[in-house]
Amino acid sequence: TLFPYTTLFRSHASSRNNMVFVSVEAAKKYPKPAAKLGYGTAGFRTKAEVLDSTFYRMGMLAVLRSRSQGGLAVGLMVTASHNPEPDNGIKLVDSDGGMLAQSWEAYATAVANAPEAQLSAELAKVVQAEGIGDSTKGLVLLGQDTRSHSARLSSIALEGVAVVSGVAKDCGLLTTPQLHHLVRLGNGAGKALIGPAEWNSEEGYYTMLWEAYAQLTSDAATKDRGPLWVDCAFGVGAPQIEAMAAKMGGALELRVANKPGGGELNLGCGAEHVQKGRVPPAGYEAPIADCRRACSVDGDADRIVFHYYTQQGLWKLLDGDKIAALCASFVRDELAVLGGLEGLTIAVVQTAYANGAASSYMRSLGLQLPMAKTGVKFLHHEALNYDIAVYFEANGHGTLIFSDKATRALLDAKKQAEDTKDAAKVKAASRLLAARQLINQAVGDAISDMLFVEAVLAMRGWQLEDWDGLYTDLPSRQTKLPVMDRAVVECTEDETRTTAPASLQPALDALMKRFPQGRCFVRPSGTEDVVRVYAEAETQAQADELALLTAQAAHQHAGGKGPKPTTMVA
Ligand code: NG1
Ligand code: ZN
Repeated sequence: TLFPYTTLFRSHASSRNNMVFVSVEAAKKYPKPAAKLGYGTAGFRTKAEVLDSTFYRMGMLAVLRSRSQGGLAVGLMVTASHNPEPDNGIKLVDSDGGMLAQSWEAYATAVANAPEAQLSAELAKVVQAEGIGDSTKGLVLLGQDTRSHSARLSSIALEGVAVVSGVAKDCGLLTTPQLHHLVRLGNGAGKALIGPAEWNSEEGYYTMLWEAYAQLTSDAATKDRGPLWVDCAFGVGAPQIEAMAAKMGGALELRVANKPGGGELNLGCGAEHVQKGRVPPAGYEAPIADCRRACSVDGDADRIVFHYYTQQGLWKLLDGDKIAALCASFVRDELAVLGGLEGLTIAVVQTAYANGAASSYMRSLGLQLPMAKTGVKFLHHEALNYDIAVYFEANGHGTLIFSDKATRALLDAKKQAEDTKDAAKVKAASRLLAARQLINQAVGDAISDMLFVEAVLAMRGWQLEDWDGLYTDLPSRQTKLPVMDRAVVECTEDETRTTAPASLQPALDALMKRFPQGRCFVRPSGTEDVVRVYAEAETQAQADELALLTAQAAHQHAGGKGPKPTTMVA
């Protein structure tokens, strides 16, 4: 019949009209690698040398995303986060400053994997499916981390933007959350509940944070608290945190360590190394006499964990669960002063990795504890169902978000308290509003999380020991193992149990019964070709043993590659 032909013809014509026509010759400038790439939990991420075509094409797709949003800016971040130095990656930041809408992830995968001759058609499909009009221009902001190949890959993404007639703004070195901030403010500055135009720049980001921090700590005894030692994983966190420190003018002494040039990115230090390996980072292997508080961020500074040495010289880690607990207790305390604020829902979103002791503590605060799948996009998505929600992955990626309804309620409560001259309520409402300003509302952010934690500790006159005392972690252990095909492992929605292969969960159930407070689970990683293993139990030795047995069970039932595991790998 004529119908399919007409459709085909129209779609081709509209692709020309929509300025997405990419000639095969242009497409061939950066040939697609043989292996299929997927837009995973955190965008595309793999060895830097195979990513040229992916960056080129993501430049093109970002333009389409911007045009589908009526020309609002979107972002492209060049980083492989906590992955080793030879890796790179690219992720899209959506026009609201959050992560790319999940419905677009399939487009990203399709565009990245299209043969050169089909690239134009693949882009045209997106144009048609999304009803993208002719008139809107696309605007793309680019940020990059400090990897040696980031600048080159970034310039390839810029070429991709230009090929489809988009406009790009290269923002240079940034942390991932800073790029999210620039997109959010770039599209929303001046609008209610977003922020003033002055915040719409890297400098404005530091201003926004500094003002909120100063407000939160205005009547805290900050003198003599001593410095915070900051492990920057030899990455982009270092220059950015130094800029932040300069802005704060000594209000908080930040001792920036592990800067670019000092070592290989993420190697022997950084949030991932410290949290997965349960070891102090390079440079902090022994207590530093005048420095009682330390933290580690990852290679693109969207995650943070804290750590310290006890008086006895024992090194202790405060992970994302502990940060969530501090956030939750802060919110609960301030809301209690305000008398609860009727009708606001409050939750702490957790994943299967949340320590059992953390869950018990949060429950004792009377908070709801919904579960989400691993990956911040899932946690964030769940968090949006509540008015005030805290979420942190145990690895230190997370934030505290306030809905517009909650923000308006706080503004009203503050105004009422001012009218009735209720100083305690004015302070509580102001503090919650300052927390909203300090904590990145779009995405987990190591710099803002770091300052928020410091502010709450200062308000309470706490050191890390005091915070650590909120609850005692159940000993836990993580490991991972390669399998023939990790897709054979399927899990329930909350990932606490496996549903396939059928013989695996009964084996795990039997193992758990053998250990007091034993809990274990396995799941396929979304970012690495491995199956991840988690175990917790009453003692560290038991947690270690359970983790190893769990890995061995996964090896047996889910097609382990190579010999049966006999040791743990972080
Ligand atoms: P996978 O590889 O799916 O376990 C890891 C982290 C996630 C998240 C993503 C994105 C663990 C156990 N998993 O996911 O929490 O941060 O990377 O970077 O830490
Ligand atoms: Zn990261």
